[in-house]
Amino acid sequence: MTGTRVNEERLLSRLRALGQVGRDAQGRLCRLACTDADKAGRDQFVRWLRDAGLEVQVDRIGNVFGLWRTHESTDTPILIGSHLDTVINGGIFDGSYGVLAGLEVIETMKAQGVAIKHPLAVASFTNEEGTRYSPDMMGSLVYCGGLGVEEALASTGNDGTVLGAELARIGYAGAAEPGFLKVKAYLELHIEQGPILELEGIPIGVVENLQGISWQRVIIEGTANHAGTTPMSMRRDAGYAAARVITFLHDQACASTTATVATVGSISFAPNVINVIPSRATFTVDLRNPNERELKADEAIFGQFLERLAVELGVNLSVERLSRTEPVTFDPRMLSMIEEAARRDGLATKRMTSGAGHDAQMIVRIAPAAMIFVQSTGGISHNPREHTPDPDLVAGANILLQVATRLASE
Ligand code: HGY
Ligand code: MN
Ligand code: MN
Repeated sequence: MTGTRVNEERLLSRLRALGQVGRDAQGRLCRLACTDADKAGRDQFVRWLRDAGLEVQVDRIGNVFGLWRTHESTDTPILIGSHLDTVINGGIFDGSYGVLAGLEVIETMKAQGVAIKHPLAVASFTNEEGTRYSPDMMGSLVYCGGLGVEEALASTGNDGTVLGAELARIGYAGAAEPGFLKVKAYLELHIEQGPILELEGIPIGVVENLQGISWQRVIIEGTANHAGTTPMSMRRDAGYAAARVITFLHDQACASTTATVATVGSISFAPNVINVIPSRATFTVDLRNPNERELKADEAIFGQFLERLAVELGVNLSVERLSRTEPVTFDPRMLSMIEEAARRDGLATKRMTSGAGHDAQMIVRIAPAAMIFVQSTGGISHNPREHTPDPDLVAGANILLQVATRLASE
């Protein structure tokens, strides 16, 4: 290994410390967007930014930036980012690793007095997970101009709150206009959240593309009736209809010859009691495919199935679009830089597609972007068992340091 290295003790201790911030009464990590738990994580990040002597900026959708400028760095900044919000009962690395590694890289470069032509910034984007407010990757979507900031601030959460009011309540309704920082390039370091790198024994993933994501909410209206007296032939059972949809989606994805994946992750029945046939079923559908034409076909097949099912079961069905992102490809030149940096560190790499959504898929709309993955133990993520070995966490941060240094100095 050659050249400057990150301060691994500082990076690892911050990851562990931040991993304890925003836990609920059961000890689950729940930094849902714009909650007090999210605020606590944000506040800790801002304290570390200020301790590092960086300029702190917050934009109107609550994206937080730490900037390092020098007298010589008059060119457009290099941005390193990810997110600090988590899912319910999430892991300590998803998002936080990329944000803290970005801060670590800038702090290291600043301490070493690296001569930079481009300022460096680290960003934590608001509501990447989309667990409370849709769409996901919201802060970076607003940042790249894909969603109006007023529309985003008016978003109503699945708990009935309004995002803009919550953002103001936690003190992160910033003044900067989203997109205020025109960037030369964007880098994101993230855990793979899947099994491939570990199974193949490869430490570094070079993410060349990211799949399309389709989020919908389905509401099925049936008729509440007595569970004991209503003949099976006379039921309008919203619960059964939902089960048919879930089974269809799973079987369709398993039978598909494409890379389609389908998930129903959230469901609720009304009135949700043991002896009443459900009058309503409300659930979410997450469809993904790296090929836009195939994803569109998946959505069309799903829509036709819903229409047939409504007639067959005599239920009413409505579908709400929650978010839709097309597949993206990342910058070839930056991908080669990542591979060269890994080679210099004697690390094997693998080109891969990201199954998960990331802020990079938004920022790539306004600047060349690339992602670096490190292994997820057992491929587990969105789960408190999420884990990446320390040497991999440090190796990924050192690759990020090398590529950021090269981009900021050229
Ligand atoms: O859903 C995703 O892929 C990301 O974790 N928001
Ligand atoms: Mn993430
Ligand atoms: Mn996530």
